[in-house]
Amino acid sequence: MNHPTMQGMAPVNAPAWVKHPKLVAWVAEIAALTKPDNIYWCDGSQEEYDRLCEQMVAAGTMKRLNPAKRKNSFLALSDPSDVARVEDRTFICSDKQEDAGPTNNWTAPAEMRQTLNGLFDGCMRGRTLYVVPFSMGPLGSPIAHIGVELSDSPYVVVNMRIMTRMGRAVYDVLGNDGEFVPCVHTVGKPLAAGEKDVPWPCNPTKYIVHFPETREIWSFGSGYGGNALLGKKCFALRIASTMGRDEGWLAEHMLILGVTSPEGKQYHVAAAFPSACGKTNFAMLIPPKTFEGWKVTTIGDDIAWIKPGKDGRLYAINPEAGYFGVAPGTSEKTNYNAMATLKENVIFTNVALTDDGDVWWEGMTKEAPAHLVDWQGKDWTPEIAKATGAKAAHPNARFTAPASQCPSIDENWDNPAGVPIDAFIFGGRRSTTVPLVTEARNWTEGVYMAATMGSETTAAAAGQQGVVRRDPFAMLPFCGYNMSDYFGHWLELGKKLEASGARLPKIYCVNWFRKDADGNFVWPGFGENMRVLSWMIDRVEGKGQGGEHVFGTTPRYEDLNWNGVEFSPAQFEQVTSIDRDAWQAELALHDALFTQLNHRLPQALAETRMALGKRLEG
Ligand code: SAT
Ligand code: MN
Repeated sequence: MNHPTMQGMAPVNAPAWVKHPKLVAWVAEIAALTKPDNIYWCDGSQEEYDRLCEQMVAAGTMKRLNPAKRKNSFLALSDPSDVARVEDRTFICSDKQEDAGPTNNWTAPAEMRQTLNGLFDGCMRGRTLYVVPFSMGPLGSPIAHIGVELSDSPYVVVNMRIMTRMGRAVYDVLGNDGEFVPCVHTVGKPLAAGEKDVPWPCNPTKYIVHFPETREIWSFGSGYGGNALLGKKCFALRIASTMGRDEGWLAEHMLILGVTSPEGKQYHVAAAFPSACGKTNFAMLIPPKTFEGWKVTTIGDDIAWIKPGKDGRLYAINPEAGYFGVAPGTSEKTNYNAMATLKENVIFTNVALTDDGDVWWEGMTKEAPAHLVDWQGKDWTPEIAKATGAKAAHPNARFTAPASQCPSIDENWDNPAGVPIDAFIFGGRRSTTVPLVTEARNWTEGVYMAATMGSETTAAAAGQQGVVRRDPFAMLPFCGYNMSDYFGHWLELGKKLEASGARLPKIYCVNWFRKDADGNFVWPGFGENMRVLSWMIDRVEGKGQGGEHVFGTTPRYEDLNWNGVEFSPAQFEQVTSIDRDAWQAELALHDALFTQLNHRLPQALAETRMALGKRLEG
């Protein structure tokens, strides 16, 4: 289907398999604005992926790794200024400011559109506009939704092919008038005639913009991660959370895992942690040897879309098809399954290159190689690192790998019906104050715990690291609407499910990150988290024992299985103790959050706060 072209404009040339006139007209409209030299319709084939990778190798954007070490895998090094999500440049442009709420940046839609029109005018000159059709969730699943990203970055195209179900089959689901979320992305670096491109084009000016009412995404100036792979945080969390609010479901920053007990019964848990707090590790956990017969399987490592089923239970799918995981700290020891997933067909970004053409990052092996090329393309040796503090890999370096390659993948990870959720876990990164694990007494107190969660910031977002900030539901940077309304939505859903006679999932608050006086983590974490997980499963079964503290139920030392690990009651006390003064200070921070969210804050949460305050005093 050919679209009439204006003079000097790249022909739209939609292939015959695109049968959606509105989509073709939109591509023509965006092309008229952005003025690319060419328009390319992605079919999602292996041949296309290989060709684009080759093209990027020739352009210097990617290096092919040694195939004897890592088959069909590549390393991309970004511009040093473009290494993480930019939260201060992320906007929710709802019609009304109060619908974006106080935790989101907001600009009036008309004003933002004017800004974007200026920025996007001619922004793809000298480049190709790629049309990237993708499904978030199994193709055709009733829980899935479709998006189309127009991007001038081939790096985005190949990453989207791993991270989503991308390609021609999406057009079959779309038909001639199916709904899709339009996503426009540019690196924001047009090329003049004859100008040589740089390996990682980007622009110091960045805008990551969402229009929730019209369900549109516009991203300018970055080629990295969630800024550019628009199916991920922009669509699957920010836009999808507003869809969920309107349609009665949940889009959450959660991993999904399956736990099978020795009796062969399977449970499913969805767990929310902020970026770079170990979601991928938890999702791929291998139980300690002494947990014979227990098995953990992976459904998703970052995002869950959760809809109520006819039976009153909540069913979750992983809308993604790949892992965009943090590389540093990942090793055979900390995450064996991730390392096995990374054997082939992987795109690494901002890790270091070894002399034999493989990759390395801090924490991959105990001993660092004697020489590397670091993520900025410079020579790196352990001596240089010691002297200058230079990191071989950027702390937010990532791998992009197909989910299907994960040895612990759950047989239902791709099931269009999803998996039923038995428990929710919320966890932050806290060196102090928050105990190892607490079970909420009821749904409302669970929502309160999740809403008031705090976490120390990480390298996943640009800005200061290691400072505690409130990160409600680990959704602070990802909720596409007013956070108070989002809390209300959770409370409402709980009420609705309860009224239908369903048993609600239990809600837990965890903290793997308490430190001792010397700054060392006390809890061993990783596979040992199984000790906490199996206690939760016992609780779901009505078997697990525990004691009460002010915030809920917690295991006593004797309630956890310690077989195969040295962990003393004194250490247990270090990770579970409740310091009243610290908690008074913590509650003051809850108050500060609630003051910020005062407008439309559900009354039930304010009441819960009062009740907890009384318990703490009493
Ligand atoms: O860059 S991403 O937003 O995709 C990763 C993350 O912050 O979780
Ligand atoms: Mn994430």
